Amino acid sequence: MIRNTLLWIVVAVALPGALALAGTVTFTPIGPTTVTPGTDVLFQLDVTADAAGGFATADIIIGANQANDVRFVFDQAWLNAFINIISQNSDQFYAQDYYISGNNGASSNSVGTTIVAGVVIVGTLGLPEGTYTVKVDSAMDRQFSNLSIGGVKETLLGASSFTIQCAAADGNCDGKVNADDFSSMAACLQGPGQPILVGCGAYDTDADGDVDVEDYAVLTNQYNGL
Ligand SMILES: [Ca+2]
Ligand SMILES: [Ca+2]
Ligand SMILES: [Ca+2]
Repeated sequence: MIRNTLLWIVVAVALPGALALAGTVTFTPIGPTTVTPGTDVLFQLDVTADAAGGFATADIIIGANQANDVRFVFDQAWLNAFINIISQNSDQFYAQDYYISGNNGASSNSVGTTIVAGVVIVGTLGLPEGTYTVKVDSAMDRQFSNLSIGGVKETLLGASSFTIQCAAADGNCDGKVNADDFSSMAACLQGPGQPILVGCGAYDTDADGDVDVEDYAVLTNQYNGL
C-alpha cells in the first residue's frame, strides 16, 4: 500500500516578497518515476523566462530536506548561458546541495527563452514507500536562492513527483529480498484464505488476500540474498 507521503525535495527557490511569477521551472522525468528503493529517479530541469527582459542572473540551490542523495549534472546550455557558475556549494539548510550561480548581464536571454539547466538525480535508497515531490517553492526560500529575470528577482515555480514502491516480498522495503524478509514473513504465515495480520500486507506477494505457502514461494523466487 502506497502512503500519501509528501516529502519535498527542494530544487530552487526565490527571494521572499516577490509579487509575480516571472519564471517557470519544468521537471521532465527521464525514465520511470515509480521505482523500488535504491533506483535513481532522474528529471531534466528546464528554466523559462516569462517576464520582460531575460535571464540576468540565476542563483538556484538544489538540495533536499528529506532525501539525502540528490545529485545534479549541468547541461551545456546552462554552462553556455551563464558565467561565474559555482557548481557546488553548501548552505546551512541542506546537508547536500548544488548552488547554481550565474551572472550574464541584463536581458542576455529574451522572454520565453528556455534553458536546459541540467539533470536532477535523486537516489532513493532508504526512502520509505510513498510519493515524493520534486519542486521549486518560494515558501522554502533561503538566503541565497533566487532567479533574476530582467534584473528583478522573482518567484520560480514548478514541480513533479515520483513514487517509491517496494518490490514484492521486500517486506521491510530496503530494496533487498533477503533473510530479514524471510524471518519477518514467518511471523505472518497464516495459511490459505486466512486474514492478513496487521503489518503483513507486503508478504501477500500474490495479492490474493492471504499470506500462505504460495506467497512464501514467491519470496523464495525473489530472494537475492544481499
Ligand atoms: Ca528486504
Ligand atoms: Ca493464497
Ligand atoms: Ca497470498
